[in-house]
Amino acid sequence: MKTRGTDEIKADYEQAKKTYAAWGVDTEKALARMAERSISIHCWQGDDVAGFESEGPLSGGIATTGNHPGKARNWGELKADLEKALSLIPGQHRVNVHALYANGGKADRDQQKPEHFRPWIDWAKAQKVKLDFNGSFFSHPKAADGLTLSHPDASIREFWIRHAQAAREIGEAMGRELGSPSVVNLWIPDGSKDLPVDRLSPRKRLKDSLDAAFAKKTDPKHMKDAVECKLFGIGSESYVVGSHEFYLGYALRNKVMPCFDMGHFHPTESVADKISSTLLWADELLLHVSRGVRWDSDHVVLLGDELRLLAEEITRCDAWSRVNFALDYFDASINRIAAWAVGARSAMKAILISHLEPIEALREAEKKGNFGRRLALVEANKALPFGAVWDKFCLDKGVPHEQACLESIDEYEASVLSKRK
Ligand code: RNT
Ligand code: ZN
Repeated sequence: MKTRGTDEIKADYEQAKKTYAAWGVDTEKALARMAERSISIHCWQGDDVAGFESEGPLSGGIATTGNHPGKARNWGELKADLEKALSLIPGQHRVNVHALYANGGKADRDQQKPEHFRPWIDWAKAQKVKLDFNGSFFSHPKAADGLTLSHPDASIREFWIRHAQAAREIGEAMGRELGSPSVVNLWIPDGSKDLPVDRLSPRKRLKDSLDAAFAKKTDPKHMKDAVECKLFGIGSESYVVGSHEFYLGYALRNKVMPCFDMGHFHPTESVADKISSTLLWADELLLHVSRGVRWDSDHVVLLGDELRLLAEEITRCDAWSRVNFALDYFDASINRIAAWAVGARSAMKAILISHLEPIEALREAEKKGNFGRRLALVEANKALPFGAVWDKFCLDKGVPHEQACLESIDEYEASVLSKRK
């Protein structure tokens, strides 16, 4: 393989620019719009959702498989790996932190304070990234039976309510210090393996717990609340307390954001289709961009139809200012920098493609009722040379283009990851 140089990237781009122009698409405009797009990169791909608290196993119905050598074992390594991954992702992005990644001293989840995340905040300032935050309602002795905010035992519920309150306070502090509101997402694993007789009581308890967690007003300039639904998990195959209907209803009534994870719906159900309908009722929403494969909801994101359609829908609805776009996947079987970079770059590619869509031609065909032409255009669009525009975008942002990215990942594996024993 011969790695292409800057001149070749530029020449290919000039050619692609002409091709797109013939389809009525301005690639310069698309590149300018890309500069405004910022996605939230999850910290938890770096160490298989292990976190910094204990050696305990991942729980809560989510799982990683594989044992590729070189995973980050502490804050120093995670920070280095995250910096490496960010250097491979074009654009200025956010970093998404989970509560089990406290790096400023130890405290149980219900006692966490912003100071326990001080190194994250200082690092974010130095890196010029913004932070988002998540409560961690798993991998903890008080979540051992898979129940948290809906637990029948009031003392356990109260512990997790305090954790949710702590998470909101930490997110608010992050947002205040970094000058951009943190999205604070709550996902809980609560559910049951087999058919429950009482589906109602846990949901009533969850509602009350959320009411208590959200009772304290926070400043929307510094943080925004989100709640994440799920269809099923490992060990919660028959019933999930925080289902889609539960959280959509809760979010709309209480003016918090619904979070749609692409791996948390029936396999043929499209999250893209939820954008236009939800944004008629909700001010903003959070997406967990992921890839479901059979029972698993968290494969590394790839540039498939689902991801493309998601980005296209947001662009077509002109909704980027109301959609928070966050990655959520974890793969322990491959080089984790590759997982991070490939997934994030695929997401950015989908966004780029959405800005390169020959939308005028598509809208015109649709308006005229010429659906054969509309379908043909959708397919013709797939053959347009977006890859040349993508490489130019990477070049403009000072990030390795597609071929160079592969080399950069291999080099880091050889010089850093493979040395970790
Ligand atoms: C789990 C949810 C949740 C987690 C992360 C670690 O099914 O998707 O968002 O993946 O918070
Ligand atoms: Zn998720």
